[in-house]
Amino acid sequence: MKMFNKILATISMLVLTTNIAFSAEKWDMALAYGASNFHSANATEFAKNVSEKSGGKLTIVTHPGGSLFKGGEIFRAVRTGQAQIGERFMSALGKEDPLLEVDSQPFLATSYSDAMKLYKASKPEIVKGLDAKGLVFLYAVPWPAQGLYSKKEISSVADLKGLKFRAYNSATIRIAELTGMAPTKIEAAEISQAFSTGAVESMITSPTTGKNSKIWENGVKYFYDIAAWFPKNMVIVNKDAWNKLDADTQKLVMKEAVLAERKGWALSKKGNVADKKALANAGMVVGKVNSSLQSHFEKVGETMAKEWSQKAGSRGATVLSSYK
Ligand code: PCA
Repeated sequence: MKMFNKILATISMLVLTTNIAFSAEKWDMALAYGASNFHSANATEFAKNVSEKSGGKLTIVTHPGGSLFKGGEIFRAVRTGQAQIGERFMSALGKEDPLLEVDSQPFLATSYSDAMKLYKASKPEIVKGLDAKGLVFLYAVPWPAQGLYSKKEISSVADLKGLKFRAYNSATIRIAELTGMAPTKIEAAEISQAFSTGAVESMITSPTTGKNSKIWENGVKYFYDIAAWFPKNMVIVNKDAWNKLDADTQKLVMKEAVLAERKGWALSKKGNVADKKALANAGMVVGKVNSSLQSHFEKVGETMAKEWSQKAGSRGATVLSSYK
């Protein structure tokens, strides 16, 4: 019996050490948006490429549509290691770090090329901030330009007054406050329901999100292409999970992240045109706001820029000066 135990112990020792030598990691990737959303599709391709090229050392399993964690839970889940990797809408995390909100400041970056410049200017500080929270930043991809959806036609500042408005972060809440609308924060997954029950009647988001939630089926007739900002999603990894990878695998993940970021920006640009067409094809009125509304939103933007600068302090000032 003793002999048997000894053999058993030796075998399990061997199994253990072999496991360490060829440690195969599995990461669960939490995604908030539906599988057909371009962010999710891009992340799925990234996961597949890493899994295939790592020689069995790392497998990334994606969980789209909030099936593992909902949008609002993903940051904490990755931070605490409940999910090893996840994607989150950056500007919903202003309480974690005001720099994560820089891409949702109205009229700071109104084209893809400016959005890229702002991304490059803000990335070093953002990466540092995430690192301090035990997170490794992989890549970020913008949503198409944000526009105003409404059930009713909006032709004056007065038309905004009292509108029940779906917000997705502090910046959109602030816009609503400064324009007299009544904001409620609602995740993208609940948009259709919120409009169909009448809980809300307007929102600011991309043509993509309006298309994905078939917003025209819920009585929303108007899309005003304000194009005032390009908010991003980012993909982050728990640092303990990251440290379990060998150097080659870490290098592979970073290389695939660069590719995913490039593809994601290209997909976003495509959607920025195609998804507006899809809204029009579905019978919605797609246009611009008139000039008095436009200047009203621009003034709101100026107020918010001042407020954000105060919150973001010297780190924010560094980002803005390297952007400009
Ligand atoms: N869609 C997401 C974030 C920005 C966007 O275009 C949403 O509406 O929640």
